[in-house]
Amino acid sequence: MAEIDRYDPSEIEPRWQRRWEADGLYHADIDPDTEKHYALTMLPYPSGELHMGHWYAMTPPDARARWMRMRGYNVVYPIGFDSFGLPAENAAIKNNVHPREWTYGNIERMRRQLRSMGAMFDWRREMVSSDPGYYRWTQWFFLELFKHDLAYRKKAPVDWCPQCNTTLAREQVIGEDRHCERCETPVIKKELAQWFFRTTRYSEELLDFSQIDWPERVETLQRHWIGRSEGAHVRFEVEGEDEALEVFTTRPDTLWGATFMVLAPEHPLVEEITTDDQRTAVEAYVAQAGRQSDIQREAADRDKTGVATGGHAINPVNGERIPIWIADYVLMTYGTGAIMAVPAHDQRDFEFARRFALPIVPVIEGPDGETPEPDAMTEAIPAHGAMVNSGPLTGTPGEEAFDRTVAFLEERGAGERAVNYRLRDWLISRQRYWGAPIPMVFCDSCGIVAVPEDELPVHLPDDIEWTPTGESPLKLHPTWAKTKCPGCGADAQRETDTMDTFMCSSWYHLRYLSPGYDRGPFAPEDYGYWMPVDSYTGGIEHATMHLIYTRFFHKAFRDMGVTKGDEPMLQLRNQGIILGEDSEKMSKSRGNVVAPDALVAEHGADAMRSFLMFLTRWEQGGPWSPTGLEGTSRWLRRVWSLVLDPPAPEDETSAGAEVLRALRRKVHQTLQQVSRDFEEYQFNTIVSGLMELLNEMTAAAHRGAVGTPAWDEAVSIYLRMLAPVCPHIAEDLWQRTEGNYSVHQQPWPRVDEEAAAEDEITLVVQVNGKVRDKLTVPADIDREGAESKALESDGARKFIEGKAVRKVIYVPGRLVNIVAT
Ligand code: ANZ
Ligand code: ZN
Repeated sequence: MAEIDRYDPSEIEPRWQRRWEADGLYHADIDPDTEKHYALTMLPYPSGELHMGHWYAMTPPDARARWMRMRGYNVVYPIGFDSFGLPAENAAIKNNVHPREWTYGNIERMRRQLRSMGAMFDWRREMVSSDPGYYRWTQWFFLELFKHDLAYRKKAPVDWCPQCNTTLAREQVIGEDRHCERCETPVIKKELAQWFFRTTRYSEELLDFSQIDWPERVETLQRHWIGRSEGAHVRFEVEGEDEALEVFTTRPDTLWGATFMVLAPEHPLVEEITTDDQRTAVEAYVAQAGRQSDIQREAADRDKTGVATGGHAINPVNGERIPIWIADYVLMTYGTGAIMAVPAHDQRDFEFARRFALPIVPVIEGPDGETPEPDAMTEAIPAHGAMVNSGPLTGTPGEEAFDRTVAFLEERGAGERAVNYRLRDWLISRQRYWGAPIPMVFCDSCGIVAVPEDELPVHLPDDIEWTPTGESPLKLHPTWAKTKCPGCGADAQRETDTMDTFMCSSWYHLRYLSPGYDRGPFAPEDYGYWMPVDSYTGGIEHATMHLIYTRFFHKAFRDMGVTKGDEPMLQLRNQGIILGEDSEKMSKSRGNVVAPDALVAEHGADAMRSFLMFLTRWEQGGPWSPTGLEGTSRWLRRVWSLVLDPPAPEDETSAGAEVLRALRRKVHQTLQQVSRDFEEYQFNTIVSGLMELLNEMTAAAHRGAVGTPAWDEAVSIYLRMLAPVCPHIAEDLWQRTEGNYSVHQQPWPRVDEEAAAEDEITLVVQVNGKVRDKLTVPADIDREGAESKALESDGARKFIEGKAVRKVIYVPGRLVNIVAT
């Protein structure tokens, strides 16, 4: 045979990428006759460079999308950039470059790097969230939410650095003492009027996962985040106040044991009920509590602190007068911001009572059936049990305690059953420049007015000061915020807050469907064909915020008639995390990224793709190490030479039927396995299966298989199985063998079940330990089949006639022993 070309990915890969691009091979358009498949990968933030984590997140799902396409689906696999957000502003300050310039420079570079993956991205559909053509519609969605009373403005605390004179994002507040990452000044809280979306309206529906196939873990995280608690609202009269103090409790059955009340320091009632002699202490406590974050305040291991207000409440079930305290372990952001404290049965209340010598009254029997002795208690007893010391309800068994106390409260109008959620409304205001401006205007006479739809987008100006000054750059801009009121035409001010970038990423999957469309965010016919997303892939770190926001968004717009169906993404799968050298998640901000470019240049995209699939179970992730890359690279070189220059048989004869049947069996078994693995996102075993098959094919070649139809079939199936994983080499070898373009338009091969079936085996039949028969059966026979065949066999029947079969023992693949007496 003539000398074959060397396998040279650096020549093959760019050549095929150019050809595919020129042919629009991956353009996916509506085709009513073909079933669609929408594969979506979480869009990247343009941080500057594509790193290994991006390859790991995007190339295995690309392989799966390609597989779906070969199976006959009309597959769209789009890509874009989530390009608004804080890092651009930080980079601007650090390097003195405009956030826009930095962002778009990065996008340009990352586009090139993304292309080197050889993924089936349909680039015509690319969206960039900081493009006016995109954020025009982000603003449009905002206005719709506002029109439907799902967007509102209220005061809320932000973290504020008094030195930099600016609001800080969550990630800019660091350390136990919560200081500013830039200047280390302790952060304070500042109340600012901000915009919210009413995500809480959908709390209950967001807990329903019945229509989606999402990882258990994500559902659990979302359930936690939404945090549904069943309990009761109970109202306590407050001395000297007209209005009752309402608390939320999950344990109404402990009401007789409420010996004091605790308000969050921010509770509106605090000022009114504080007595003069307690005022100084209360004010000092309120000020220091305001500096803590909710997370710190909730930490279980902190020493309890608090101050009495001097005010008193009346326990509605027994008329007892109990003191009202304030303490930071009660959060203003949960329930009603006030609790009834039951130190005998709640651990935090117990610690608090011990610290401040408040009474402890057990009202629930302990697990031992005894009523605990308060002075002897070392911790609270949170278990459910029969009620004691509870007036008329004393003796109520644990199972009835909740319902009967609630009924008791309801009869007296002192409370009722209630459900409480941890989920908060979504705060979307950012006092920042690099985001979509909130399209609202403030007018002295008309109040808050929406920018008319036909004036969108409200453009983000370019001429801004990005060094920190204490004001949001938009507020500081000399003219930008000055406008006319859309209502009355008078001078008015624009809203200078921009939107949380999670708003941009809540609907990007819709924009991909109708790039450039200008009569709406998307065209209804595109939506009708492509939605919902069939396979969504990305990092587990988005389990809560992004994946809750986008579900909320979808449901809210479904109710307005904009979107259809109850869920935007039917199936979700998360890849694991690739760790850098420091065993931390690989990311730009940690500075531990490994750039794939040099490795790709050396070994090729196909080697990198297959290596990342082979490295570890995809959903598991693990440490990055390039040592195995040489191995996958070698495997591809072997594929290359086996296809183009297979070895001659060792002894001049051609393969016997045995060899060919074994070859076909292996080919079709691998095909079965690879198909199943693609279905289940088991990418590592796809690659190992292909490696194993290559060894078998090599062995078959040595035994003279080359040139037979079985060999040609093996090569053809091999290349089609390889195509989704290593699209370039598969295409090149396909051209050289089959000659028709493109391997990516070939149908996925069909399994020949008969060829895949294992051969027959000999099954030994024993009766009471003696061999009585030998049967030829299929190798994959199951227990039931083997046992009944043995019992029916002529050899065995003679020896069990007239006896009772006591037991049948099956040794899989080998023998059946019948015990008969
Ligand atoms: C009395 C009681 C007795 C409670 C008892 C518990 C055990 P989850 O399950 O998280 O919903 N609570 C209510 N609002 C609070 C707030 N704003 N800050 C801190 N704690 C608050 O917890 C509900 C329980 O957490 C409520 O039930 C209340 O304490 C407390 F043996 O009321 B409980
Ligand atoms: Zn006006």
